[in-house]
Amino acid sequence: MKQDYLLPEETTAQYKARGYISLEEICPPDEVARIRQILMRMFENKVGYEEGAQYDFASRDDPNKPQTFPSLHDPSHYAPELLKTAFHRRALAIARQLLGPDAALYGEHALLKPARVGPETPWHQDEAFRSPDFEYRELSVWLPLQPVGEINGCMQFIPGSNRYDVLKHRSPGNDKSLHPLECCDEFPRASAVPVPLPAGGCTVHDMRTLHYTGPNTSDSPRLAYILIFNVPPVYKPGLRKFDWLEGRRTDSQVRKREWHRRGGIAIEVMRRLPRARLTSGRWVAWAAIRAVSKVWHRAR
Ligand SMILES: O=C(O)CCC(=O)C(=O)O
Repeated sequence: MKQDYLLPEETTAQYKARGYISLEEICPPDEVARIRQILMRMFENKVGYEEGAQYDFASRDDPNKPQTFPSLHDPSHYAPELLKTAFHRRALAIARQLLGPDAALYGEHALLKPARVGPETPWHQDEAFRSPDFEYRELSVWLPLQPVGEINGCMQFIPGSNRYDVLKHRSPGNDKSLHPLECCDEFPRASAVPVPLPAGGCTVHDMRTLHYTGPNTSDSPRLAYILIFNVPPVYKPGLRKFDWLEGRRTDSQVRKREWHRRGGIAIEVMRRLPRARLTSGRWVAWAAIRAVSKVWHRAR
């Protein structure tokens, strides 16, 4: 791939030292408008809800109540044009620069904090959501689709936390049917750095970097689109335990399982095929172990 977006050395050094960087422009204004329109329409139409891809990130799913924090995984499964963008191309170039040439897209996430009611996203490390049986290298490129500041939930980071181990996490209120995880360990909260950005700027953070976004207290919705990149994780079973993941079962996971049983599994496999890295032995091993472990855990 032609490297059309290269970070200066000073920026990559900053990423290694602090665990995050911010860029003022990664997505051109016309794309920001297009991506925003596509995602807003998907939220209005509850795209992916029955399949468990769309859910309330902060509360239990209740089809009879308005969602407080609508969230959608892998929106390009429903609108492939989302990945035919300069944003995707540039984000991939950044991921390859920071993680190495094997880096590829792992997933996407869209998060909408409605005006005045959108709640906080608790402090967490992304790795706390992953299986403890693998060793990872992963980063997220977080794109705000309107200007963001503390008033509407910009990203905040703890500099240097990328060098921590995975800290203890829990489900909010220990309710394992909820999506978020919150870090319940000691860390220097007072050193948090908010990162305001214009629409079309981005932050890039490592999967160990502690991050948070505040509630949206503004009069407009706050929409963010996140691309997550990784190199194929390495299987290292039995070395760690993430007890906060044990017994966790969200409403969207239940819907997804039911959809899979009704035949959705074949659709899911077809949708994921374009992202399969079949020439990488490490990727094939990771995908196979993950699939077997999901089937095993469901059967129990
Ligand atoms: O947008 C948010 O509120 C949180 C995003 C986040 O936690 C992430 O991108 O890892």
